[in-house]
Amino acid sequence: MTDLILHQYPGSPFSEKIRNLFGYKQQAYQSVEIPVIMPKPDLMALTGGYRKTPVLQHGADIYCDTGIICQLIDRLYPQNPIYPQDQITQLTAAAHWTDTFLFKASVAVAFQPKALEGNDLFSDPAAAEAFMKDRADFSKGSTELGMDLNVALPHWLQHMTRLEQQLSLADFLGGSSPTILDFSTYHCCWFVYKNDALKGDLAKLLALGHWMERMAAFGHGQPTSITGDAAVTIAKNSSPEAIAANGGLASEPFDPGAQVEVVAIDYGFQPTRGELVLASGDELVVKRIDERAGEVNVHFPRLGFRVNPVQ
Ligand SMILES: N[C@@H](CCC(=O)N[C@@H](CS)C(=O)NCC(=O)O)C(=O)O
Repeated sequence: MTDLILHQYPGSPFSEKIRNLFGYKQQAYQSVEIPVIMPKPDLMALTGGYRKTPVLQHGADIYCDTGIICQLIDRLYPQNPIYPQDQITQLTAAAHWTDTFLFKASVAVAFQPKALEGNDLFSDPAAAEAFMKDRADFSKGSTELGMDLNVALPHWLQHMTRLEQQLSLADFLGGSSPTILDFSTYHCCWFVYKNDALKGDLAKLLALGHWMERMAAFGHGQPTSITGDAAVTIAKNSSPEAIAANGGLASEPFDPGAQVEVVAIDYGFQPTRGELVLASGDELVVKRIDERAGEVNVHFPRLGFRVNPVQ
């Protein structure tokens, strides 16, 4: 199957999580390089508001957040599963902590002054200013993304030391093969250590370094580039897949067909509005009609999102 489309950009750590998972699963996919900052008109035609990176498209089904994207990829390509059921509780809880708290610490460590000196983005003052303004808009109303370096660094180092201890005993964090926790941890480490000015900080952590080499060796699968406009046309020419009949709206005070907005609970509060067609224990799905993309179903994981009524 090569009809999955990953909307991503090269420097994005959460995109690296998915590229690396495609590599582990040895799969082909299509790839759209989206802008690093707004506006992102083709992505907006698909998601209707959600602007985080990455997004995975399957025809007219649009998957937001790597929590649900990883589950979808694992379901579509079940060989080498990354959610072993006998460890599912601790792995998904630890992966969530890693994708939120550790990611926040990683951003602060990766953007420390000594790292920014060699960063192309920050060597052009106009580009740097546009980036900072965009990210200020992106995280408006949230305290969940910013962390002072003097808070982030000791937390980061503590976790790197624990990883070093564990990875000197086993090849991967769940044992002999990678699980979701390896992919969540890898993209945070990648974001810091891809930076030349910080690479040397890893030198003493040999087991961690070898694990990063093992993860990097999975590669990125086989991406084929397409344009954002072509991806929107693919959505337009497709129909959303049938919603699983075991869905239901049990825990929501909404009737099927209610107009709602789905919003992240941590940062990036740009909502997606539409008709709520599924609110299961794991997933929220909103149907929307877009003038360019036609009818699309936008999928979110339950973890990390809320549903609000829309008048
Ligand atoms: N919980 C989200 C986090 C995604 C996220 O924070 N992505 C960053 C880039 S790695 C982002 O959206 N930055 C702003 C942007 O790309 O516009 C996920 O797992 O996908």
